[in-house]
Amino acid sequence: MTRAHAAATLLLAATALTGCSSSSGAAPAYDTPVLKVTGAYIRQPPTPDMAAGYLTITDTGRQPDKLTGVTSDVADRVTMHRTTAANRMEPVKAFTVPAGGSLVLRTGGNHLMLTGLKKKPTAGQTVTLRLRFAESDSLTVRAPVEPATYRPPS
Ligand SMILES: [Cu+2]
Repeated sequence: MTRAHAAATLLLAATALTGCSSSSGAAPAYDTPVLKVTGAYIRQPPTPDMAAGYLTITDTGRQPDKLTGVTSDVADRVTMHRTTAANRMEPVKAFTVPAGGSLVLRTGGNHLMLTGLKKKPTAGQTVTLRLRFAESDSLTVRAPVEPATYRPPS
């Protein structure tokens, strides 16, 4: 109970700091999430209806964060999907980025789903993804479109 209460207090503190960060100085680095995005790519889809996106978000800070929304220049809508044990997918409202850990979106697992495509992404092109977080500032990522056969280096 004590630990849970401490965590809740920290979360409230982080929220309060974010709330006033636009008008005052930044919070100490060790008290916030510190996010970095790597390995982002869009898989070239077989049809122009939808495409899947993958990336890794690493948090080297001591506070977790949440990926709460994604937008793209090539799609009307980007939703976050998790893959269930039954290998079905379902939308989620947010993904947690653990403090000192990573949120990994990869084939067969959690992923981004781009729908309402303005045109079919083709290998060699680059897609812009804008990532919104509960705590951190938004991040813009340039994700290359890779062929369907592409497998990221592990
Ligand atoms: Cu999906």
